[in-house]
Formats: sequence, structure tokens, C-alpha cells
Amino acid sequence: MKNTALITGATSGIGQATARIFAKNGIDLVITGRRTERLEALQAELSQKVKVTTLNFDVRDRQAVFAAIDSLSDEWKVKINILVNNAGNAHGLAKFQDADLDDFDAMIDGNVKGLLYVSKAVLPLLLKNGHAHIVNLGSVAGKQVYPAGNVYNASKFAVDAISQAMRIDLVDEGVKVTEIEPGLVNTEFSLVRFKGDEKTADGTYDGLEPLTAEDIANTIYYAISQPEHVQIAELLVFPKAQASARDTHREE
Ligand code: NDP
Ligand code: 8X3
Repeated sequence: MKNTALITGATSGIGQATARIFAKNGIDLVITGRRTERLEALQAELSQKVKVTTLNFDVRDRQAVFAAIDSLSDEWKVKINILVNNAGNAHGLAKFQDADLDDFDAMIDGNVKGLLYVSKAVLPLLLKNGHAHIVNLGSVAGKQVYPAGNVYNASKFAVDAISQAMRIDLVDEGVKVTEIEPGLVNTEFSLVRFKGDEKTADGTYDGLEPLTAEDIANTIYYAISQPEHVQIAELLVFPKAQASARDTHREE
């Protein structure tokens, strides 16, 4: 069966790597994000291998999400059978009493409400397809709280709950739901979390070898390429030097 995937947050990190491995395996793509130039560059690169279209929207903007999905041609609408809800970020790493309310908004609006908007907009298309699969990017941060993680943790605990709830509600519709829960992955994630401060961002991975975006993209591809009767419910994936959200082994 020919697969077609819509991937949110394909301009960077895990989403971009997932687009690349999907294209390598013949999966047509709808790639989305806010940075148009990056979307167009990825489209040019991957169009050598598969059909690729782009949608440019902010997942926090409910109307924009629905308008973007609606703007797809019928050709795309009938064939999308995989949704990868990857767009999201942490904003800040501060104790609750010191943290910025705008950062709280960005994480709840992007990581939680954005995922809900995209899912509700795409689901009618998935339901018309006999082989549908939703992959949500949770995190170890959605399993274990850590100091100053507060609202990022809350947003990923929400993704965990939403993934479990989707699996229950969609089981009668034949839609698979997978939650991928990475530990430390070296992408632009820390640069965004620390608002462009490269030194602090790089320090996140000091003394250990983090996962790469490709490592997680491979896990996502593993989940979607199982036989039809196999549903990977969730996968918690750490680098070798990480044992929990708070426990890492770092060389001096
Ligand atoms: P990156 O910062 O490299 O990528 C984030 C992607 O999300 C970008 O493509 C960005 O695109 C998109 N995005 C963010 N906010 C919005 C928005 N409001 N509207 C539309 N797109 C948005 O980080 P990662 O690749 O690491 O993160 C991807 C996912 O993986 C996130 O959900 C993150 O929480 C999760 N994760 C990451 C881990 C890590 O250690 N890196 C570990 C566990 C989970 P653009 O800016 O162009 O819109
Ligand atoms: C990203 C992993 O540990 O930085 O979700 O929260 S962590």
C-alpha cells in the first residue's frame, strides 16, 4: 500500500529527519512548519524521490490550521494516511516561581492545543483511509517531571494522555496511535528553549553522546512500517548515557 504522511515541524530536527527517511522509503509527504524557506528547500530536496507539498502555518493558530488542511487538493486529501504530530518546543527552563507566562502560553498553545487542532483537522481525512496511523511526539518529559521543567513537562504529560485517549477512542475506527518519547536529542530544541543562547544550549549535552534526530526518525519509521495488525503503542528512547529524565552519565 502506498503511504502518504503529513509531518508537522518538518523545518528542523526530528520532523525534518523523519521527512527524509520517509522519502527514502517512498512515502509521499505534506511537510509543514512556519519557516517557508526551509520548507521549500526540503521540498526541492525530497521531490527527487517522492511527491512533496508544503503547508505553512503556526499550529497555535486554530483558523490557520483548518484553512491550511482545507487548502490541500483532493488528490492529497484522499491519500494522507499518516499524521506525525511533531511540531513543538520547550520555551525556557526556569523554576515555576521565576518562569515567564508567555513561555507557558507558547508551550500549552503549541505542544498541546496545536497538536489537538492539527489532529482534528486531519482526522476526517485519515478516517476515510483504511490504513491510518497517528504518531505523536511525547517525551521522557511527559513521563517524569524534572526541576524547572514544570509547564514543558505538563505539555508532554498532556501529549501522553491525549495519545492514550486517542488510542482508546480510535480503536473502533482502525486508526493506530503511537507515542514516541525521546530523551535527550541534539536538535534546535535546546537553542529554542534557551532563546538562542548557543553556549547554554550546547551545555545540555556536555559529556554525553545524545540521540540524533535521525535516531528518532528511525524509531518513527519503525513504528509506521510494522505489519497492519501490529500497533506500537509507545516507545521511550534514551541515549545510552541517560537512564531517566534526571539521571545521566557524563564524562568530565
Ligand atoms: P526543533 O526545534 O529542532 O524542531 C521543532 C519543529 O517544530 C520545527 O520544525 C518548528 O518549525 C516546529 N514548530 C515549533 N513550534 C511551532 C508552531 N507554533 N507552529 C508550527 N511549527 C512549530 O526540535 P525537535 O526536533 O527536537 O522537536 C520536535 C518534537 O520532539 C517536539 O515536539 C519536542 O517537544 C519533541 N522532543 C524533543 C526532544 C529533544 O531532546 N530534542 C526530546 C523529546 C521530545 P518552525 O519553527 O519552522 O515553525
Ligand atoms: C525533550 C527532552 O529532557 O529536555 O523533551 O525534556 S528533555
